[in-house]
Amino acid sequence: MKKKILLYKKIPEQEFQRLAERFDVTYFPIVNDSNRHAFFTALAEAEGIIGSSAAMGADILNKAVKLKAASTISVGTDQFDLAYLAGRGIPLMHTPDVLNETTADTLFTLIMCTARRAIEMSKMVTEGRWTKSIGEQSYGTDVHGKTLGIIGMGRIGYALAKRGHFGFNMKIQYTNRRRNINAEQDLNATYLEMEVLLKTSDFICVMTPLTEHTERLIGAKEFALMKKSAIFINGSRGKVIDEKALINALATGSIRAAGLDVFEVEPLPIDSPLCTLDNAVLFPHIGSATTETRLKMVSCAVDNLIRALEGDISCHCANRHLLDAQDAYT
Ligand code: 8YV
Repeated sequence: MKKKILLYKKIPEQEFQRLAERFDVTYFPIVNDSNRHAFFTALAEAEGIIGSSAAMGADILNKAVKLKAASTISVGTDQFDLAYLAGRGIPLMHTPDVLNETTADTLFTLIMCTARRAIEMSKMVTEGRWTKSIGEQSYGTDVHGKTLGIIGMGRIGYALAKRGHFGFNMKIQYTNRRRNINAEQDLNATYLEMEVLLKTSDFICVMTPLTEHTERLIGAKEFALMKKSAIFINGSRGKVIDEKALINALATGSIRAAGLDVFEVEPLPIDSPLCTLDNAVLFPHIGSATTETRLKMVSCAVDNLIRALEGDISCHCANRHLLDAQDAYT
């Protein structure tokens, strides 16, 4: 008999078929009030689950009484309670690497859009405000040759640093839980304490995962340390920063601009003060959102679930350290 799995995200047909060949799939492209009861019934029966950003705390996962493996179509795993899963011996599989380059492209787009005021300038054209000369007050600032400070020099941080170093002759500096020797050797990156990085970078990009250690890592104190000309980029998770403190820094001109792909609450409420600030460039969480990369992520997540349900978690297991620590996985 095929194992039952629950799929709670719309995925391409060919990947759906790969799951359906092996498993008895219950499919919820969207979970809403009208199908919530059916969703929980399927969750109670599922040995495997696969989806992406929906919150999966212990309050939900404790209903998945037969669960053996979970697979998320994302690199970030903050929507899951990793420790709870590990306590039950359940691996959580995720999709690192395949999205590094695309996400770094998105981050660099935010850097360019904020520095060159691309959205504002485009609006100037489409709203009929382009007179003969744009005027000095509309000039942007250079990106090439500047200092790029990266908070969280992991796989995506490295891909971003590569673009800055090779493409734009930027000086790369970073802070991270541990030294990234590859970044230092390949990209001449300098490891700095956070405070020094904040004070000396022209562009500050946050790319750290959201964990209990990184929640609200950047707040009023940190924004106050940045240069008045600094441009702040967040491509990690909204909760890594204090959004109110950022709004204040942007509104008072204590930093120059911000480019954000992630927010405390998503979708960003339209009445957020961020929506009224010309010096904020806002993307709807599109870090990895290209057709090619999203397909690779789904494919990776499907492979991960198949392997994990066969007992192989050697690759892409996000809570492996927790499972190993208590030797809970059998
Ligand atoms: C998307 C992401 O949020 O991988 C991540 O952690 O932030 C993004 O790629 C996610 O994959 C949504 O489906």
